[in-house]
Amino acid sequence: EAVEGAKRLAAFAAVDKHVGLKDKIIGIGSGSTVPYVVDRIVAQGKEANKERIFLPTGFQSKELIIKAGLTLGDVDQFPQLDVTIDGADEVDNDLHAIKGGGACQLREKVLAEAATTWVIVADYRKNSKVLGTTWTQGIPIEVVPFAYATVLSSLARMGSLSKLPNGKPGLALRMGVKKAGPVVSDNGNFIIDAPFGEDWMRKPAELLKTIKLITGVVEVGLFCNMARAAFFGNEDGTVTVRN
Ligand code: DER
Repeated sequence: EAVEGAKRLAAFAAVDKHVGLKDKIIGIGSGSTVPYVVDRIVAQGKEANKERIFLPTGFQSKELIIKAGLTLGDVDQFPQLDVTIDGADEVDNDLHAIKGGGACQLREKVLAEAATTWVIVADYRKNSKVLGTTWTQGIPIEVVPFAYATVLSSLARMGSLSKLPNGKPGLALRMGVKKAGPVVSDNGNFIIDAPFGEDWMRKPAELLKTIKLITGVVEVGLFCNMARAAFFGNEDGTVTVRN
């Protein structure tokens, strides 16, 4: 439907613009938009992909690469990438992004930072002005299990909202749906979702730094000053590109 078409539009436009023949080491993000990125790369043909190595940002991403018949690589061997393409939960005017809806933000940020070019692909729902406007469930934060309770109390002291504007629970450990107990990341850690008010969300780089310094925090789902460009598929079949 409209959202899936928009994801596909964004993914195709981003690959066409940022995955050229000279790009050999390619990072593949996580989520429901990146499968279209892989489709478009496969469509460039066997010749174009023969020498390329694809690095995953998690279990789902790894399976995508394998199923597409692309060559899987390990970041241990390829710690520098030409380009990484990934989704986002929300993107603001300055191309800062909330990520971690799929609890993959640690490996995503490693491959985003290690790439010469990092590009966001998303549907129109993610194209925002101020973070927290459309993605209201909070900043996804990966924490070591030992420290989840102490991190929760630090976040509460920072002003993380205990209730969302709609009255639903705010600051909390992310619990499994078809799994008893908390969600466990690909790295064996827990995820905390921490919503903040607009005062904090208007300064995402500062919020990122403050949260990152809490002992026990592994990685924060705020990607600031990282994106080269963001591609948003629109309902009317157009693509909005923001650089
Ligand atoms: O969890 C993540 O960071 C993913 O990239 C996610 O934010 C993208 O979600 P979507 O492409 O399924 O909307």
